[in-house]
Amino acid sequence: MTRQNSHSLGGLKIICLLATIAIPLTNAHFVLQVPTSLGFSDINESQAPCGGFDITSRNKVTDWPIGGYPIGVVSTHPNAHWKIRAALLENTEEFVDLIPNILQDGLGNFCLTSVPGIASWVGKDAVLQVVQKAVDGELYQCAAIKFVEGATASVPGNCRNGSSIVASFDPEYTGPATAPTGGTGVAPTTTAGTPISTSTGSSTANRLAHPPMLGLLATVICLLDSLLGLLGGF
Ligand SMILES: *[C@@H]1O[C@H](CO)[C@@H](O)[C@H](O)[C@H]1NC(C)=O
Ligand SMILES: *[C@@H]1O[C@H](CO)[C@@H](O)[C@H](O)[C@H]1NC(C)=O
Ligand SMILES: [Cu+2]
Repeated sequence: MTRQNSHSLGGLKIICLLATIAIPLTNAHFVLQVPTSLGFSDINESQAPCGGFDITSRNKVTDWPIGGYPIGVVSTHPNAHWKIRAALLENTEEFVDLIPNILQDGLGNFCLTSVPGIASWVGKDAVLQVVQKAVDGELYQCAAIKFVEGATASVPGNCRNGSSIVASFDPEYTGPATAPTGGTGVAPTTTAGTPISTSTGSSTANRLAHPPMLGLLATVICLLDSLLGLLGGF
């Protein structure tokens, strides 16, 4: 009886360990993977303009062909609104949209294969800013870039879409950017395929599914596990 009990507790311990490892991941909001970001800080990601990192830092500068460069993120938020923008290093107060805002659903990897550059900025130091608006409010990640002449860059293997990813340009976008023509970005909303619904019903459901809640649940299970372990000792 006692042996059986401790055996099942051992199983729980493994779940506990796995869950604890998963907590930092599930709390990660979103991470910019392509291009190389200025840095990622989970707790500071809500700080504009670059999630707690110095917008002027130039440790790794990505050359961005005017024809387009990929943007790859990993998101733990199921219902996200994205802004893809850039600013000149000499004027970091003024961000310019590279493409219209995007509505995206589904968790995990999300990859825009070709986001066009700004031709009149070729050769100038610039900063890419990716803004995600989801359940946790606005979150920010930046990358040091420089626009260069050239056609669409190739897409690295780590820039890909999770199987449940659905995205479209925000039909309510009124800013200056236009959807790239013939590009491999997100399909314009004028083509077949309904834009992602922003109905409150589904967003409430997604709120419940916010992954950090799983981390919290895991912590509770771990605490219960330890408690049972103590009781089992008697
Ligand atoms: C988050 O921001 C605070 C205050 O600006 C800073 O002290 C801290 O080092 C930052 N944390 C990380 C992990 O970047
Ligand atoms: C990911 O999905 C978006 C939206 O459907 C699409 O535009 C993009 O090309 C896809 N990325 C890849 C790498 O297939
Ligand atoms: Cu989050």
